[in-house]
Amino acid sequence: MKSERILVIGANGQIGSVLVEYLRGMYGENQVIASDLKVNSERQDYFEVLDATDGKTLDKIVKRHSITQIYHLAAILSAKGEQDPLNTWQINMQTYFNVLEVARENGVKKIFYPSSIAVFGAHVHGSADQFSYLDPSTVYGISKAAGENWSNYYFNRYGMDIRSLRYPGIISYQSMPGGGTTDYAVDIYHKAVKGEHFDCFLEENTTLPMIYMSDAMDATVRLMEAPAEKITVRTGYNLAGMSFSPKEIYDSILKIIPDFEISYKPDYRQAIAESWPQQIDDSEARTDWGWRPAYSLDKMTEEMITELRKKYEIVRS
Ligand code: NAD
Ligand code: AKB
Repeated sequence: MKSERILVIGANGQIGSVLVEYLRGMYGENQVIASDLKVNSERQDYFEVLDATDGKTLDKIVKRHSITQIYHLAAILSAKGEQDPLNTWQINMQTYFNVLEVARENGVKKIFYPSSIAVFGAHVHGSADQFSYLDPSTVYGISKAAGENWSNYYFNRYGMDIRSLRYPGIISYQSMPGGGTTDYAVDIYHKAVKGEHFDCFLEENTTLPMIYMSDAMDATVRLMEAPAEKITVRTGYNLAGMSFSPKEIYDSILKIIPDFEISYKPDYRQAIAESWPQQIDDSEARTDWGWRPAYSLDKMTEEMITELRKKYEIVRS
């Protein structure tokens, strides 16, 4: 395990900033190279500046560090993606083609491709199973569905070991989300802990699939460490943590912060949320590589509030 040399692309983002530390804890500090468009002001060691639309620079980095695994996190997410659809398609697809080709040419052993519940669309009502029809409503979702199919193609055509999860909305205290439809579920905790009023951009009963960062990290590493013969899905595995609406997360926070106030002011993200499933059936992930989430909504709320209280006290002192 220690001989792996891992490149994380998009390492400064919500997932990347947590995943890099998680992988360094497992594989060793100097075995994990972080990369992003700009240097991370907090962690500059083992870091490469990389615009992943530039395949030549990616190739040099992979060669320079003898990379054996790539976690390709760079993407424009659902809400931000709708502001410039063609640019979103260009970034999300060009970066992934570069990863696939550079990995193929350099014999990279494993790739992680994060997909999303955004691959599902209007033909899924309620719960999405692994093989539900994919008719995504956003350019982000279209790019993720295409990326999944290209992963499957490179697996079948070249035998490349590419693994993928359809993450639900991820909730973390360590990092902020970057332009998604599920971002409200992180923001709400920050407002609650700071004693501020929260304006929610979704309606109160809009239920979406979500997952706590700790469970997302566990699922990612479990999938990547599973024996290849256990991996039966080479597009993207459905993954479920919990499902809740803004009203339900608000009620969960009220148990700890009883004077917290919320208003509902739905905007263009409401239509995106309504196009996504409310529940995810992740039976294949459970059967194939033993996935089980550890966090319920209330357990996550307790930890989010505890950790954010520590964070804001550090900032204030
Ligand atoms: P994020 O927006 O927080 O971070 C993405 C990072 O990619 C940013 O640091 C950005 O600077 C970088 N980036 C953008 N364009 C780049 C380029 N051309 N070259 C190199 N880096 C570039 O996103 P995230 O929430 O950390 O998500 C990571 C991945 O997981 C994405 O592919 C996203 O689609 C997927 N995902 C995330 C969630 C979630 O809730 N966070 C849910 C489902 C799937
Ligand atoms: C988004 O809201 O765009 C992401 C996702 C679920 O892919 N959090």
